[in-house]
Amino acid sequence: MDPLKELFKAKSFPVKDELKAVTKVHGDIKIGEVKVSQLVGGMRGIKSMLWETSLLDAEEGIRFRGYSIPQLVERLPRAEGDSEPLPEGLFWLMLTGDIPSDEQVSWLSREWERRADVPKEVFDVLDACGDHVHPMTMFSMAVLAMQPYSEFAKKYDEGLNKADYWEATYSDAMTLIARLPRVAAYIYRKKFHGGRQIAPEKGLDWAANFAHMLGFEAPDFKSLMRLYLTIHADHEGGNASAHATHLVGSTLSDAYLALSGGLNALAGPLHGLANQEVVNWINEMIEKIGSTNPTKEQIADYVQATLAAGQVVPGYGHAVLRKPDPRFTEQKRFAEKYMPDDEYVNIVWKLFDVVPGILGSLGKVANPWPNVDAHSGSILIHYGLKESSFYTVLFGVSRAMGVLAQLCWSRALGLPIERPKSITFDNLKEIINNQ
Ligand code: CMX
Repeated sequence: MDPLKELFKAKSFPVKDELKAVTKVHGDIKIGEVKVSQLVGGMRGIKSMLWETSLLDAEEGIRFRGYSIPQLVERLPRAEGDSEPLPEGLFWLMLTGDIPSDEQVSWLSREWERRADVPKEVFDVLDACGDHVHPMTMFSMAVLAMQPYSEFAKKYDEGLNKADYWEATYSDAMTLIARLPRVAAYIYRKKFHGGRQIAPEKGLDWAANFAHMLGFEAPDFKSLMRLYLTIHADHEGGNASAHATHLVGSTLSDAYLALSGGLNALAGPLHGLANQEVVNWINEMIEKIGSTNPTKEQIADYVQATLAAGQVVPGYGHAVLRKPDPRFTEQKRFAEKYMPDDEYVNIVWKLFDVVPGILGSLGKVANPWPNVDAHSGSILIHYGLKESSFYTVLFGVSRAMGVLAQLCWSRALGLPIERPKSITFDNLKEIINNQ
């Protein structure tokens, strides 16, 4: 058994027993009550699922297994000469709860490299897509095209014992994560570089190899990819991509079907697609104002015009957070170090000065602060990755690590099929009238 699988087994098996015992004894304890506003309003804030890999606090932001993002940057293993964390380390942490050693992380880099070969028909599916197909649609299709290789689906078909679900899921998760950079880079090079593909390079870490296959060799860009793929990986279980993956997976759909479901949720403009929307919206502003150095007054007018047109300001607001997103702050730190004078990045910083005041003054926006998507595109543009329709694919490569680590946990804990209760509006009115 490989070292990560062995550790995961050692960590998760006792939790399964404990969870069973706790549920048996305390099954009737109430966690909260559901208000009419929550039932109608997208189940906001209802505690209703287990999610082991991370936990989000409204004020403080995300913690992965108890570690904040600055703590992860400090403590996770790094590539030689780099100051950003290796995403492999975060995956190890999410799966086991332990910060890995340098040796463990380098084993994981090599293991993902070993599993990274993508079946040819996946590229055939991508090649069949016309220019009009969005990269996120292609990405989700490619994940589905790999599904026939699911070890879980094959073994289930042969008669898999419940107690062994976790093992086949672990294998699928590892293979899928290993292959995603190759698939994503293929989409990027096909759509934006005339199909001139770049072969993977042996011996690189997961993020550096991804940067290489995309066609970006600058060491700073490799650092950026390591940071980017680390901070986008997980945001507890209730966000749409995580919850969709969890919901689909709860039916015993395999990791491929489940992740594709999650990616489809990520592709919505209120969720992951916001990173594309931010850049398109800023580009439109630059065009309208006719300057890459707009004044704060010009920016404020543009924001007001967006709101007056009944549109959201992309990259701002959050369903849970009530402070600037630490993932925004972390990217700002990176940009301050590597590109403090970049004009585009400076627009993002000016927006940070202007937008919260305007959104706050509306009186209805629960969180006027920037989220992760407000900053990411501007840094990519600095390095020449300007094709905004690709940005959510980058997010998806990272998000796969969190949701698939959790899928392993869900299988190990034997979590059941999801089936909350819905009611009709008439039922709702009846309940209200009977109060
Ligand atoms: N611009 C304009 N209006 C906004 C807004 C924004 N950035 N954020 C919230 N609002 C509005 C909502 O549309 C809603 O208006 P109505 O009552 O007229 O329908 C009102 O403020 C209350 O919404 P909320 O409780 O503050 O926010 P929600 O929890 O409903 O939604 C989110 C959260 C992220 C969808 C929302 O803030 C938004 O649309 N932001 C812009 C899109 C975006 O950046 N999404 C990315 C989020 C991070 C990620 O998942 O990647």
